[in-house]
Amino acid sequence: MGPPGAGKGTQASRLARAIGIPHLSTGDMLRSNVADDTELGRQAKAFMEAGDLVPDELVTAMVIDRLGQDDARCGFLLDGYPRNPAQADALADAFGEDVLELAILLEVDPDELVTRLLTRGQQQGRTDDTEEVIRNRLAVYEEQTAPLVAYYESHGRLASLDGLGSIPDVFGRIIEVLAT
Ligand code: B4P
Repeated sequence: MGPPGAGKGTQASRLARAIGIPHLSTGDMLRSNVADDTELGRQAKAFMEAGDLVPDELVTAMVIDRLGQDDARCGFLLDGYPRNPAQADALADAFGEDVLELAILLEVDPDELVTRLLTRGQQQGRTDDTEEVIRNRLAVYEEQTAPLVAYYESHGRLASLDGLGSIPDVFGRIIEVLAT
């Protein structure tokens, strides 16, 4: 978990590779649907370009389908899901309250987040990495996703980490948490 630009995708792909479990990023899955011009991609595109969350029913159906595939049977790393309390409830309804072992929260201050995302926008041309859309994504995070922090904390399943520093340094902190 973490705001846009906190390093979720960056760290999740390293971690999934290190552990040998699939990295399931809802952002990547949605972008691939947009690129392939699927029905889901056509429905999701405008929400993503505005920096808003794609409607829960679309994303949840996609995640439930993906988690039912064979390679997720021995574990998986979810990146970007759940992103609001309704998604957390849907996941628990489909797979039980214990479906997630641990939520890792990467904490990074807003100025650094904007800098990282603007840099990525320049390098990769992602359409949601423009200043106006980034501001909206940060607001959406505060309003809709941040309440999940208390949810996982109250279930004793939250590890909060400093997401500032080099990518290997942050990765080392994650490994430390998992080893304890
Ligand atoms: P995501 O793909 O999840 O995008 P994100 O929040 O920006 O995080 P991302 O993982 O890409 O970036 P990261 O922090 O790793 O979502 C995109 C959109 O999809 C959403 O806005 C929404 O519309 C939709 N969506 C996705 N999931 C959804 C859901 N569950 N429900 C509804 N809608 C959903 O990295 C950012 C940059 O920082 C990178 O360039 C990276 O290289 C850099 N970086 C990372 N770590 C760094 C470090 N330590 N130091 C310096 N730079 C670093």
